[in-house]
Amino acid sequence: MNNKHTQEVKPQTIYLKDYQQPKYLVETVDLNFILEAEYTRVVSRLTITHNPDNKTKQAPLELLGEDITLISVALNGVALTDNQFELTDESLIIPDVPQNTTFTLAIENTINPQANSALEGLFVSNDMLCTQCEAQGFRKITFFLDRPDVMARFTTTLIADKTQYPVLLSNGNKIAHGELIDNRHWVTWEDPFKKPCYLFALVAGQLECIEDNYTSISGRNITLQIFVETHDIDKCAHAMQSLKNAMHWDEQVYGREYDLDLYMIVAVGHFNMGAMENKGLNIFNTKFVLACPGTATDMDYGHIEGVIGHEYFHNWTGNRITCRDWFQLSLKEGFTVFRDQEFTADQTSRAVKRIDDVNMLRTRQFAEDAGPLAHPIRPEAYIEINNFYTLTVYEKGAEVVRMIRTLLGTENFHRGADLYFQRHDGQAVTCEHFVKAMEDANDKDLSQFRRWYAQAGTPSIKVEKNYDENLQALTLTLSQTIPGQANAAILHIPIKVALFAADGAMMDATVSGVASINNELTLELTDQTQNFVFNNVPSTPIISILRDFSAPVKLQVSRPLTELAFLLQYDNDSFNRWEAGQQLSASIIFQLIAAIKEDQNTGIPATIVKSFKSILEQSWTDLSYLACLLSLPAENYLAEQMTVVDVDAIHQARQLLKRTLAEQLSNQFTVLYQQHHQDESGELNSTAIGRRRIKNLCLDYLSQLDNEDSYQLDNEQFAKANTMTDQVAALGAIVNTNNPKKQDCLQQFYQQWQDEALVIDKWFSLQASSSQPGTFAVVQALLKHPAFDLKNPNRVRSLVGAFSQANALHYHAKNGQGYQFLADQVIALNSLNPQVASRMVSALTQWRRFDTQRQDLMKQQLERIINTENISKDVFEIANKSLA
Ligand code: B3K
Ligand code: ZN
Repeated sequence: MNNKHTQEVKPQTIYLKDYQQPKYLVETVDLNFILEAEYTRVVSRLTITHNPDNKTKQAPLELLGEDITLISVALNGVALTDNQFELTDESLIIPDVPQNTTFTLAIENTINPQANSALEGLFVSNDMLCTQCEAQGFRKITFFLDRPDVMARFTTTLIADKTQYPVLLSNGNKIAHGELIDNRHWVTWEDPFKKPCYLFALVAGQLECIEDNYTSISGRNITLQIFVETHDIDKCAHAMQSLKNAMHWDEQVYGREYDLDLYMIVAVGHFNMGAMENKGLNIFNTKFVLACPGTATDMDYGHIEGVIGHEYFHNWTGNRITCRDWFQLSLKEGFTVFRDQEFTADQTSRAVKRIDDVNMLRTRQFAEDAGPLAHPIRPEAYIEINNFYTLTVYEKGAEVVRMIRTLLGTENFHRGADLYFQRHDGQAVTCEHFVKAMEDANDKDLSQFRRWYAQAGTPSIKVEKNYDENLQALTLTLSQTIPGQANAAILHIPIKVALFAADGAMMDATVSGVASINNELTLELTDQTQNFVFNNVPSTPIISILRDFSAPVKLQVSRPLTELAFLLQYDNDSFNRWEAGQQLSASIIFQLIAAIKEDQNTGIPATIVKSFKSILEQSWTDLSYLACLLSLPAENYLAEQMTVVDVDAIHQARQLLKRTLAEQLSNQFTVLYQQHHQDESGELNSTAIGRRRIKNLCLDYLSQLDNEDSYQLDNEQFAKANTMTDQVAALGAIVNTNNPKKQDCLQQFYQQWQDEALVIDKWFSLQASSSQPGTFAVVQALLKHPAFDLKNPNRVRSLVGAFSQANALHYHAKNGQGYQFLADQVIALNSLNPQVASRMVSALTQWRRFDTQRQDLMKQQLERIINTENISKDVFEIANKSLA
């Protein structure tokens, strides 16, 4: 029986409103794999019952399956004949199954992991076999009720050659193993917890592991293992420590304990995303596991801890309690991102973590939310669910959970979380269940707040103030709108505010009905326009608003530079203090842009140099935070604020400001650089990390001088670097200037690190994101470099992704060559790996933001992509929606 799968596009849209309970439930799944790279045999034995909650009688049983070859199917032990089932491109349908009793189904099929370049289902990465099932990859392994509200108990037996695949892993506990003839062996794994099939995983390969253990809060001993390829075994210690930190944090902060006796992580070199939370057997992109000071930057270390935490936290928010359907994705992702953000904040610098997260949200999620692919955190329709693992679902989803915490207060929020865990453990639920638990535990009405789940777009809040000296009262008028969203809902928005007096002291102002905690008030904006009257305001106040970025909104507020400089000096909210500096720099950059467009010369206002100088002269304990304060807003953040994005002017103006600051403050930058560089020891504690961060920011400023002195500084740091943080910072500076040693350094770096894939990724992306002339030719040449591989997602992201998403200047070249390059890569990737291809299309979807010439060029490429033969659903959906 051959089951043919011609890959046709059937862009069928799936709607939330059409959700129906499953007609059948699977109680147990017994899987048996005979693993070979090119020909794997799968036997799946299922026990199935009719779902009593779904009233449809005599419904056919429809199991989903794609790209698999069916060998046989038997019901209650009796093989079905061809006319007793129907096979389509996407399913196996059995019209007649028992309705009133449990029955068994045994399915045998084969798959070809080696041919699976989409990296979804069972695939090969550097000779190891591994899986990725979320969202709908399990159906590429065997026919199944592949939907998250079907939760079953899995037992898995893996059979493979002992030499080629000495390590055989799956979810849960290893319950038996043995040897077979022909040098083969087998292992049986049993997962005692019911789970949806998207959490299934298996791994087979020549892997080494580091092992440790963790004693849980109730005294259970849990074995922790991290599996990697042999040559990476010396790079696992940080991941292991991160895992232990995460386990401890979840016990302390959420009262959540791990539930199995074994926790395994496997690092693979070919992976579509960051990592996957499969029950008891996380599979990770090597990028988020492997680290040693020589190969990983401080930022990599931070990301590893964050992602390890994220996947670990999913065990409760995702696995024990999962999603009813994929529209509810933010239930697990938004909440889990919020949890990992707080974990990182507790481990490192809370201020810096908030700044990093808001930066990402404002540059990338806001753009998504204002563009043709805008969707609510709980989308209502999709063609390809993999396209909805978005910044909106993840990052804005996390902001929505954060706002619930702000509205309830931390203690009450945790009461709500406890109720959620207690009520829904073992269930597949919806976002509504989460909000309801928060409400019920606190007797708080969140009905209006729920609209955040259904409303797309970034609210814009207009702020007007009116101070009455006689009444000693300030009236703050806040109005909300959502640009680009017709009939937008009026949202419930928490806005944290504090008032400052001219001497920098906080005012003890009050608003009737609003609690003040340390002189900070959380206003609840629930109308379109609302007045908040602050009493006890003895003088004209300076307002610090949206403290800690208390809601994912844009503020429309006019503030003179002096007020921004004041807040940069005095605000005691670390986020808003930084924000004032960003606004100050941004205002100046926009003035420069206006001048550039008018062909005028304009100087840099003294305010900013003075502010920077004063910051540089203060003494700081959190040096990473100091580095944030001294960083200019990113080009894509500035672009976000322009009606028609002018990449050249943004780059030119920002560079001009950066260079001016470097020139005028070169002494200060040099002193600070030397102070923190001289005894560089490569330590990994937060003080050492902060010192490197500020030092390398100084290096970045000084490199703007693009002169002999700066070359010498960069070259020396490059040559003597004892950490990847320092080496990459120096090489980045070298690549972005006219340093005469550029080619030598690049060559040397490549020679030094050619066996370290993750470092070579950095080598590609540094070159691809350079603002120097000639970068496009370099990128084209790199595409032909022997180390470039379109089948490796990390490599694709490091070259094609970096060029199209982190090099606006060259990617948006006026002649359209950047767009054509990107479309070429998307078309090539479309047939190899649709998920990665569709991610790459994103750099074309924002075409409406550019001038008409660029718009036309981008649209041409989108059309070209859409008209590609055998376009995947993934790419089609993104390209098509962005043109609509
Ligand atoms: N849940 C996975 C993402 C799966 C993406 C599928 N296209 C990783 C995470 O969010 O933790
Ligand atoms: Zn996640």
